[in-house]
Amino acid sequence: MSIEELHVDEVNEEYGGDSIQILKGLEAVRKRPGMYIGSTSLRGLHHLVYEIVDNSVDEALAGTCDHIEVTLNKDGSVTVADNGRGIPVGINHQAGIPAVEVVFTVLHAGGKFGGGGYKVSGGLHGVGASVVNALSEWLEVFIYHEGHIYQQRYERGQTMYPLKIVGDCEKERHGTTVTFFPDREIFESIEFDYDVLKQRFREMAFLTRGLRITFTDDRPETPKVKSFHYEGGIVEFVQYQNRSSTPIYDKVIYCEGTRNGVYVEVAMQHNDGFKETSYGFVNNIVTPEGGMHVEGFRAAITKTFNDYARANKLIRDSEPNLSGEDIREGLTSIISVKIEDPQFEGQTKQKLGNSEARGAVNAIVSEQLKIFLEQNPAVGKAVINKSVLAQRAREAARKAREMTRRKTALDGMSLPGKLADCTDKDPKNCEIFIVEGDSAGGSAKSARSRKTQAILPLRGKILNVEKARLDRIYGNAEIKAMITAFGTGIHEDFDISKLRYDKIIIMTDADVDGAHIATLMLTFLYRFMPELIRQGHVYLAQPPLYKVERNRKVYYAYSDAELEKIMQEIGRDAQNKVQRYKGLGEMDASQLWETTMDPENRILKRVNIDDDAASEVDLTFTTLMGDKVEPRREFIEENAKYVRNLDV
Ligand code: TSJ
Repeated sequence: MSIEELHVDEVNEEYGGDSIQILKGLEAVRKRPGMYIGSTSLRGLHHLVYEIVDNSVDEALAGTCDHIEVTLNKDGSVTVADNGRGIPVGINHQAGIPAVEVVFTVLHAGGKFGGGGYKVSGGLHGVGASVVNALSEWLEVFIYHEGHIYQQRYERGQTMYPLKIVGDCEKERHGTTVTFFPDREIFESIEFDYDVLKQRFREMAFLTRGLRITFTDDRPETPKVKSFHYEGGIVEFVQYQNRSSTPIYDKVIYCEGTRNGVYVEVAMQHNDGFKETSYGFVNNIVTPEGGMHVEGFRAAITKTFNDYARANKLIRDSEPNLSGEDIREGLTSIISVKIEDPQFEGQTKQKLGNSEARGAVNAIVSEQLKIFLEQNPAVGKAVINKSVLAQRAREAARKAREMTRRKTALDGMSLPGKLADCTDKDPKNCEIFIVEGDSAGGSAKSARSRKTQAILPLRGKILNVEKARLDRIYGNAEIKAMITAFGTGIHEDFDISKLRYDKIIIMTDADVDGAHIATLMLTFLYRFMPELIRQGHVYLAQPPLYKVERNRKVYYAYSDAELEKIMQEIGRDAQNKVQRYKGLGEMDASQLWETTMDPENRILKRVNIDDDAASEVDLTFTTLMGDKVEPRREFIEENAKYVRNLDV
């Protein structure tokens, strides 16, 4: 493409060859950076990097670049280098300056170049390289083109010198390298978060099949390097999402095509779990609120799987259709569309509004999934079998829920048999100990203060609600006991005013098993009655780890550090008999009271949910309760302080 073909008219309005106009444009960016990059927080800072990298990804989408290198430099600057064609260096006749200079100094010029193909820019991104330039203390660009190396430098958006040739390179070499230093006058902090950027680069690499993104952190003593390159594109993305689950068939279903100007790519695979994991992307930007592309996808799979089931007599004529929810149980999918003029809607402008995307995804997925199922009947059968089970479970769960609802409404409350309730009827004074194991439950029952302390012993490990269907959960005796004892009901029936105890105290052994049981309990509470945690009613009891006796005096230590302190105070000699508590059961009733239950002496830890990080909490529980052992172990070890003194 020649410079003349660039769409300079749009540029011209603001530029007009007048450098004063340029400065005005970039000054506007510096005055209101939030308008262009969302915010000046860490998020806005990261935006700068994405903005530049997006330009290289566009080059990759054009098929003229297959490697992008991003480096966080020691001095705080960032370098993005690609092996594309190089930003054009020829003079833009209307502007009277090289095209590259237009890119960096004229507002909104970036997205207009190239023509044809889809730009990843759109939505919140796509403000252009000039915005990054305006918000950088300095920015330098090197272009490798036809045997020459071109360079230009800008400071806070202002051109320092005309584009110049600074050296020669091999004729075959081509590409663009940009280094910028974010403006400390603009950003709250200019410290990039390697892990956040890394996640995004991995995602970009998945979404752009064949592209390699190498990400280096040169800031620390030992540099970190990560390289992302997926020949399988979003098929590998789905496999990655399913890495800690068990797929119910080997292949990843893949559909691709273009309809009405919308390029559609979909990959999906079911695992044996119950949750749906679905990510929609428009021009490589994630759409957490979904939109037309996701709607089209859902409509297509619901209809196609039902048609398949009927055609192959996998469901009876007399039976109802499988619902979309049934079919999506355990489904992991990526729905990626590329569209010329994306319209983002919704509260946070993260929902695709273009209705042509719905039709395009629907048509392409319907057509190709049908063919896939005909060629892979085992996959069709596996999905329908799973969906039928999901349908039955949903029906059973509905009935079970209605039962519990009716029961609490009609019977008043029939409290569980194992509950040793307290006598005080004012919930504000009352607390309930959920105790692991019948024997510890027995000690707790004789130790408690009968007036205000209730004891509910639970047998063994409670059900992992992350890994069970609703009907099983509602049928589980320990869970039913907790629900009735608390009195609040669950989910949409939840009513905090019915809470029968001010404190719900989880009391487990201070070892790995105890920590696991506590986590299972918290998972249940978090998924079924999160308000209890949110409003601060949930606590973890802290039994001691050691008992030290000396001269008929008894000391308890709740950590190794505390033990050390006690030993130093009383002197370390043979007369001290140190006892290591392995479980609650090793304490007699009076010890249990004194160390763990007596409101005057005990230590309780209140459990919090940080609402800002709700999705993190969500992920934590999924990781923790998922199939993989290693992440769980890591979590428990990291949170040892929270569950205190683990016996790992
Ligand atoms: F955004 C940016 F300017 F900062 C930037 C652009 C930063 C980086 C690291 C790379 C790029 C970039 C731009 N890489 N590749 C390109 N390609 C073009 O600008 C280009 C080159 C040739 C042609 C042509 O039609 O001949 C068209 C385009 C858009």
